[in-house]
This record gives sequence, C-alpha cells and structure tokens, in this order.
Amino acid sequence: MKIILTHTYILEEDEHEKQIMKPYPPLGLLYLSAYLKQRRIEVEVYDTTFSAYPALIAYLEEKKPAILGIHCNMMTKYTVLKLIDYCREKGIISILGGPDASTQVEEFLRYGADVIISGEGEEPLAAVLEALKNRTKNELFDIPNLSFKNAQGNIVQNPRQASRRQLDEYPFPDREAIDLSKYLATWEKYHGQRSVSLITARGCAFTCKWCSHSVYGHTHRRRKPEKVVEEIREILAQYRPTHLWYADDVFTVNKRWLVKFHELMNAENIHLPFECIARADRFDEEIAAILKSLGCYRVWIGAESGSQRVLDAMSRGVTREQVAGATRLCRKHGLQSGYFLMFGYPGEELEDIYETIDFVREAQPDIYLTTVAYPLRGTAMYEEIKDQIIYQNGWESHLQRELNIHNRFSSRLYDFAAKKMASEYRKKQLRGVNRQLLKRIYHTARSAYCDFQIRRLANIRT
Ligand code: B12
Ligand code: SF4
Repeated sequence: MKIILTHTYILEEDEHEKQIMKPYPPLGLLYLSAYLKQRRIEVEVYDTTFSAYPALIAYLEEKKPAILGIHCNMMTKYTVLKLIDYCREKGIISILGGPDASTQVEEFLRYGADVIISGEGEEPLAAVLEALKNRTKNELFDIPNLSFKNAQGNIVQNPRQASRRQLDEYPFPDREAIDLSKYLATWEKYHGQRSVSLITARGCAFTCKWCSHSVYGHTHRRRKPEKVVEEIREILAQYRPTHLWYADDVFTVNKRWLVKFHELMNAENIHLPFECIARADRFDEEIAAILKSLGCYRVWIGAESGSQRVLDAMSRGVTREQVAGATRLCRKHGLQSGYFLMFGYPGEELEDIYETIDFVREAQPDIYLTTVAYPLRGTAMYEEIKDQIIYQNGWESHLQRELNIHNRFSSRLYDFAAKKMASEYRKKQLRGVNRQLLKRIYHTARSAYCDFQIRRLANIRT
C-alpha cells in the first residue's frame, strides 16, 4: 500500500519566515522516508514548503495514495485539519505524527484522523503499514505507540514503547526524496549561502517547563561523531553547502562528544560556518574555542529571563550569571551571541520584566528574539496552569499559541516591554558616540514613553 508523507508547512503563508527566508526541510519526514525505503516500503514525500494547499491536493488527486502520513506541529494545525477532512472524503487512511499529534490524540481522532503515532515514527509507521495489508484501520491493537478507533468508534491507545537507543542504526535522512535545491536556492538568493540542516542527537533531558517533550520524552541520545561526519561528507558531495545548521536542541550538551567531533572534522578539514543552540551551563572556554574552530559564528543561548525568580519557576536550571558569563566567552572567542527571551511566564511580575530589560541592556548579546510564553499541551507549564487557560471557541478554532492565561498582563504590555528593551539596548550601544546624539534622544524618549504605557497597562490583567 502506497503512502505519501507530507507536512503542511507552507512558506508563502508564513509572514514571519518570509522576513527571514532561512527555510529548512522537514527532517522527521526524511528520516521516515529513509527508514521505509530501507524496508522496501513504497513511499513518497510531498514537500509543501515551496508549494500551496491546492497544489498538494492536485498531487494527491493524481497519485491517489491509500495512506497519507501527516506531520503536525503547533503552527500547521488548521491545514492538518483540512487534510483530515480531505482524507475522509476520499477514503484515504490518515496517519498523524510529530510533536502536536502526540499531545492531542483524542482531539485529532475525534475530529476524524484515523491513526496517531506518538513519539518517534520509524518502527510504528513501518509496523502499521505492514498490518494494514491484511487488517482494517480499526484493528491495530498490538502496535506500540499507536492510537486509533476500534470498530465501535472507541479510542484505543496502545502502550508506548521506549525509544531506540542506537540512533546510528537508522539510515541518514532521505534528502533525495524532496527537491533540496529549492532550499539552497532560497538561501543563496537571500543570504548568499547554501545551508543544509542535520541533527547529531535526539531529545533533551533538561526540564524547562514550557518545552515540549512529546516526541522524545526526557531521553537524550547522541549519534556517533563518526556517523555525523560521514553524513556531512555525503551532504558536501551531494549539495555543496557553504553553511550548516545543527538542528539539535542543545548542540553543546556533551563536551566529550564535541571534542571527538572536532577532532574528526579537523582531520577532514571541514570548517563550514554554522549557528547552534547552547545552554549557558553547558558552555565554557574549551567549548567556545572548539565551536569557533569548527566554523561556528553564532551561539544561541536560551537566556529566557533576566529574573532569577522566573528562571527558577521555569525550572531552567541556569543562572543569570551563567548567561552573562557565556555571553562574555562568546565575545572573547569571536562568536556572536544570540538570546531567546520569554515574557509572560506564569508568575512573572512587572519587576521581573524590568530585570529582564536591564539584564539584556547590560549583557549586550549581538542579537535577541522575544516571545510571549504559551502553554503547550503535555508540558509541565501546561499542567501547572491548565485551569487558568482561557479557551476561545472550540479546539478546532485555535492554535495553542493563541491561548491566553488568566491574570496575565495584556499582549500590548509585552509589546511595550519589547520596545523598551530595544531602546535600552540601543541606548547603551550609543553611549559616548557623539555623532549619534539624535538617535540617543529618540531612544531615551521612546523608552520613557514605553515606561508610561507599561505602568498604565499594568492594572489590566486578562
Ligand atoms: C528545527 C526546529 C525548528 C525549525 C524548523 C525548520 C525545519 N523545517 O526543520 C524552526 C527554527 C523554523 C522552528 C520553528 C518553530 N518551532 Co521548532 N523545532 C525544531 C526542533 C529543534 C528540531 C526539529 C527536528 O528536525 N527534529 C528531528 C526530527 C527527526 O524529529 P521530528 O521532526 O520530531 O520527527 C520524528 C517524530 O516526530 C515522528 N514524526 C514526525 N512527523 C511525522 C509524521 C508521521 C506521519 C509519523 C507517523 C511520524 C512523524 O517521527 C520522526 C522520526 O522519529 C524541534 C525540537 C526537536 N528536537 O524535535 C522544535 C519543535 C518541533 N519546535 C517547536 C515549536 C513550538 C516551534 C515554533 C512554533 C516556535 C515559535 N514560537 O515560533 C516554530 C514553528 C514553525 C512553523 N511555522 O511551523 C516545538 C513543537 C511543539 C508542538 N507541539 O508542535 C518543538 C518540539 C520544540 C519544543 N521542544 O517545544 N523549529
Ligand atoms: S528548552 Fe532546551 S534545554 Fe530546556 S528542555 Fe527544552 S530543549 Fe532542553
């Protein structure tokens, strides 16, 4: 039985990404495709990134698959729901996987999906495809990690099995299943670089309360550095990238691994530029030097908040001082530092917001991104505040990111906080630069205006 895998992420509809234009392919689907092909199971991947929903439907009309495998993440839910409707209408069996499907099994099944695979997809997907040769979609009782509806329409959730420990038994992602040249061309057009992504590990054992562990649990498994280098060699031969992206949760988490990887990459003389994500408590002088030598130019550090009280509430396991120290180390080693920052974490008060603004002004990372916290299903944050979530309409009509939380400040306050932060950050850079007097005056005035607005809005809670 033929399966088509797709993911419903459409770049043209993503206004935010259209400003950035650094697209990457859906690695999860490429891993699944490679695994199925290794087992001689017929599979195709329809990559929606550069396509559109009508083109996806036209493709399905032409190919008439018996089964459609759909990757779901929080942002693509509406398109996933449309595809479920389409599958029902055409009698195609829909199998959902990915981080969002795993946490909303009942909802997706009740909406009309046929099967949900929770966690890593390789083995369960191959097992379902095998089973469907001589069973109906309502009789999948013995396959771990699966949920479906039995003949009576009741939801059955099979037990979850532990993840495979040895990642190196999986084949490399099947990049040939899609047209990677479109990604490379986009990168080249907007950034003068050709970038390819890969992962060196799966899962993260840390416990940040807002972070989804729905696919990998709290496991952390690394690939052998030799295998990663082998994959990079293949990527180089096939796609001639000038830039890499290690799409790992925390690239610097295991220093011993990094040392070995560095040795191997040096032996191969591969020094392609890349960015990666680190944790401030997994960053030191030696790691900074290794990253620089590997070709890294920017380290993203999850700073999250400048308030230790909020960091502790998040169970982040990192101190402000560690973040400031990692930033200094980056500077010393000629690496840019980038911060991820979050406003609106439950319990955050005005003084915490001001501490974050002060912290960023003083630490002066090269770049930072702010977001407002949202409760993802299955996370510890969600469990703690689920009674305070303000639901709008039915489940089908909102994304988890759009949900608000009782007793939180308004989104306008967070907008002003982000603007104030930007002005404070810039003001510090302009200090002592005489030619920039007008800009300094502008940022001083804007910061004061934001202050006024923040104080005014502080009385309004959701
Ligand atoms: C890389 C990445 C990105 C990249 C994506 C670029 C790209 N195309 O690769 C960027 C930076 C753009 C990004 C953005 C966002 N991301 Co992101 N991202 C990741 C990250 C770190 C790695 C993804 C990856 O490649 N994993 C490796 C592959 C092998 O794993 P996988 O995709 O999960 O696939 C496996 C299983 O899920 C399953 N599976 C997957 N698809 C399917 C389909 C079927 C049919 C089946 C059966 C199984 C199956 O099998 C696969 C193999 O075992 C993950 C965290 C993580 N470690 O996975 C977060 C993560 C996926 N992102 C997340 C979030 C929240 C976001 C944002 C919303 C953040 C934001 N506030 O803007 C945006 C949304 C982007 C969008 N518009 O869709 C959450 C998703 C939570 C959720 N419930 O959906 C994650 C899990 C982070 C987290 N821990 O909270 N992200
Ligand atoms: S936020 Fe990063 S460090 Fe924290 S649990 Fe998630 S992946 Fe791990």
